[in-house]
Amino acid sequence: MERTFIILKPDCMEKKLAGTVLSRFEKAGLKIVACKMQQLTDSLLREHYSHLTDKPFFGFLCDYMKKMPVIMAILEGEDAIAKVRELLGPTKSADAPAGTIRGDYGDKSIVTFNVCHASDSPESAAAEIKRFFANNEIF
Ligand code: DAT
Ligand code: MG
Repeated sequence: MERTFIILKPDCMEKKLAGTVLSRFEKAGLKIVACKMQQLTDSLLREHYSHLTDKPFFGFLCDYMKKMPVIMAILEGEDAIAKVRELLGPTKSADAPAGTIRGDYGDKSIVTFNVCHASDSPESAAAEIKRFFANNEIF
């Protein structure tokens, strides 16, 4: 069993797709073991997107992620990290095939609006779970 971390981003919340996206994960056999709604802050985003701080789109990305409260969750299941990334599809929704979450619901012209974040490795999953959830919020 493995755990991964997801964020339902502002475009997902705005389009009222939170239930639809969580349902895709559940239908794929993943179990929600933690879930909450939270307003992200600059300091959390600087940590979460530390690999992107020097990119020209970093400011736009942070402003977008702070636009409204998001839903964050931990999903558990066999091979959860790779499975959830596969269900999402590639970063650019325009490159994501139909049937993937980003392919079906992401913005085809603006990369940033790609519906959902998911951890990309066991190391990032462990760091992100620790960053966003206290032990007593995980069930
Ligand atoms: P992912 O979210 O697929 O793990 P990432 O970690 O490389 O991708 O980037 C984080 C987010 O930053 C991504 O979901 C959307 C935004 N982003 C990435 N590359 C971008 C680009 N070339 N232009 C605009 N936004 C980008
Ligand atoms: Mg990433």
